[in-house]
Amino acid sequence: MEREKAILEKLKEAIVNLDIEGVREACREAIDAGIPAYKCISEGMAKGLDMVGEKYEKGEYFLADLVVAGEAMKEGMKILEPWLKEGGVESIGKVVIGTVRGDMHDIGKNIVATMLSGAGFEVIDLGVDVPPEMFVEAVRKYRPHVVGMSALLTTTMIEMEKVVKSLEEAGLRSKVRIIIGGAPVSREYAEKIGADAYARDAVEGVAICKSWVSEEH
Ligand code: B1M
Repeated sequence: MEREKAILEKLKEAIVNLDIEGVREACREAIDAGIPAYKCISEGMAKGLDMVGEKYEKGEYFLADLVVAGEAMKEGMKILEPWLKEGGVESIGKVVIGTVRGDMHDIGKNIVATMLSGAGFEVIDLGVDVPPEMFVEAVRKYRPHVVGMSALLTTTMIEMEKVVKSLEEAGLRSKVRIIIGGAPVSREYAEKIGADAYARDAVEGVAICKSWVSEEH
């Protein structure tokens, strides 16, 4: 327990210190110590990113530091990903996912996508800066059970409502469930824009998507 705590702390600190090699090292150490990959993210690296965000707000860190912190997290993810997947499962449903238009943040979205595919979903990842018409096109093309949207900026969360409206206009809204996530959004916001659910984190997101497909079977 003490060792686990120390390694998670090391992971958090490596992110805060923008130490990419330190992140790689701590991730390898965590895997060797048998710490679950998701815990390394939620209780290690993501906490570090929160602190980086705070430093940015206070003017102690600059945009370039946010970029390096994002890269450091991605390097850590490369090491953790095989343990997040535990794959080999047959597809239980399809999810189209993307970060909405104007928004380049993809770390959280990628974690959700990886964990969904690990849980047996076929995931069609549209990437970042995805306009409403691309979500609509993807729903027409792939006929997914779920559409997932991520937004990290208060200025881009409004795009989620546009996607819901565009799906309605295209006559596709009733064919899919819609789930949203990301720091500025909430359950109330999901209700307000007509999405079916909000997930606080990737674990909750996967559980909600699983419950939807199991209702259908
Ligand atoms: Co940006 N950034 N950033 N940034 N950045 C934030 C979001 C910010 C809060 C920092 C701050 O000021 N404290 C702030 C937003 C303020 C606001 O709108 N209220 C901010 C800003 C201002 C900006 C820029 C505008 C800065 C500038 O240019 N002046 C700019 C915008 C660019 C753009 O998108 N157009 C910008 C740019 C960047 C980088 C590119 C440098 C980089 C992103 C790299 C990347 O993603 N590839 C970056 C980073 C790293 C951050 C912080 C530090 C970390 C974000 C992150 O990855 N968190 C962030 C501060 C913070 O969040 N504390 C910040 C970890 C990740 C695991 O969490 O994404 O929340 P999260 O995902 C979680 C849950 O939210 C949930 O599950 C995930 C895992 O459990 N979830 C879902 C997310 N999506 C989901 C979808 C679901 C379900 C659950 O279903 C579909």
